[in-house]
Amino acid sequence: MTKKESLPERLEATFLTSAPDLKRCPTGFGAEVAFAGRSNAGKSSVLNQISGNKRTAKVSKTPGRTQLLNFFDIRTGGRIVDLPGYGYAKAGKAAQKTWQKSVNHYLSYRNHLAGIILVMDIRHPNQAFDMEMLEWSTKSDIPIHILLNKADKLSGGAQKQILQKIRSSYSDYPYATVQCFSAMRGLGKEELITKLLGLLATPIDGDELEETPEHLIEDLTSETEEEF
Ligand SMILES: Nc1nc2c(ncn2[C@@H]2O[C@H](COP(=O)(O)OP(=O)(O)OP(=O)(O)O)[C@@H](O)[C@H]2O)c(=O)[nH]1
Ligand SMILES: [Mg+2]
Repeated sequence: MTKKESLPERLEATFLTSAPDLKRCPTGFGAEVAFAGRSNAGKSSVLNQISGNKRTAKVSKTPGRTQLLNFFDIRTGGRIVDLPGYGYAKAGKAAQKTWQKSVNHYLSYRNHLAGIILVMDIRHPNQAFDMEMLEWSTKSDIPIHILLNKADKLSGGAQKQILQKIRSSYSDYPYATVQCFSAMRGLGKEELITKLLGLLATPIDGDELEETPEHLIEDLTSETEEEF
């Protein structure tokens, strides 16, 4: 059997749980891959496309739909975490602050994190927070794969042009990989599934969740209870 033939058409994903912050994340085992990106970029839709089920994750025309960290078990091993989208202006200051904390803590302290899928709208790539994520993943040695999503909104020629431009803009991030994607049409699905299977197979040292630092537990307890 060739490598291509053995690639599954979809990654079966089952919703496990939602967590408002790191403290309430499920005990981990195996690798986790986080879907990050601006609100409305299509993170949840990407998960639905690769799992072959429109109802795996909630999708909404209203930005800010995903406000919790949502965990999905992947049948072949590992987990995908759909992170709340950033940059949702109408969310209000308190909610944005809470978001920032929960995502920052997750990214900084979740030992099981094996990679990031950074979802961007191909028409609005490289926004400030996207660049922060790239910077952070490079410093932290976490592999990052960028999806230029909603590629169906552009012609094939325009997609190629943007892909090239974005690739050359990442010369400072040699380990970042980029592809065009359409959660609506399934364009780029094989490339993404191949990438995900590789990341989800990452061996995790000790394979147990390292304890959340004491000061963070107190910090999170006092600040998130009232805001959620
Ligand atoms: N045309 C097109 N629309 C898409 C695509 N992916 C997502 N959308 C639409 O974009 C909107 C937002 O999609 P979501 O998947 O909810 O986005 P999200 O990044 O999870 O948003 P938050 O949960 O708010 O962070 C929905 O109306 C989707 O139908 C795509 O590839 N092409
Ligand atoms: Mg979402």
